[in-house]
Amino acid sequence: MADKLAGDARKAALAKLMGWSEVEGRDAITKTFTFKDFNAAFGFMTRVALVAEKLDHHPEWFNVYKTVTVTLSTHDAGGLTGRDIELAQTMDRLAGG
Ligand code: H2B
Repeated sequence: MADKLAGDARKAALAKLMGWSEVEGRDAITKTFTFKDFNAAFGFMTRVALVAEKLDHHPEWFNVYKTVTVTLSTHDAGGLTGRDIELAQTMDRLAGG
C-alpha cells in the first residue's frame, strides 16, 4: 500500500501541482475544473475514468454542468499519497491546462 505523504516529501509533491488545494479537516486535495460546456466536462470525466480504472485509483468528484470538483485521497492509506499526486497530474494533463 502507498505511504501517506508527510514532511518535506509532501511539500515537494504539492509544489508540483497547479491549482490544487488542501482540504480542511481531511488529508486530501481538491480542485475545481471549469470547461466550455457540459460536453467538455463529461468528456474529461470519461477520459479520467479510463485512466483511473487502469491505475486502480479513483477520484471523488461532483459535476454540475461545465464544472467538475475533484477530491483526491487514498482511502486505503487514510490520506494523501503519491498515487493522488499522480492522478492529479494526469487530470491536469487531460483537462488541457
Ligand atoms: N481509490 C482511491 N482514491 N483510494 C483507494 O484507496 C483506492 C481507490 N483503492 N480505488 C482501490 C480502488 C481498492 O479499493 C481496490 C480494491 O484496489
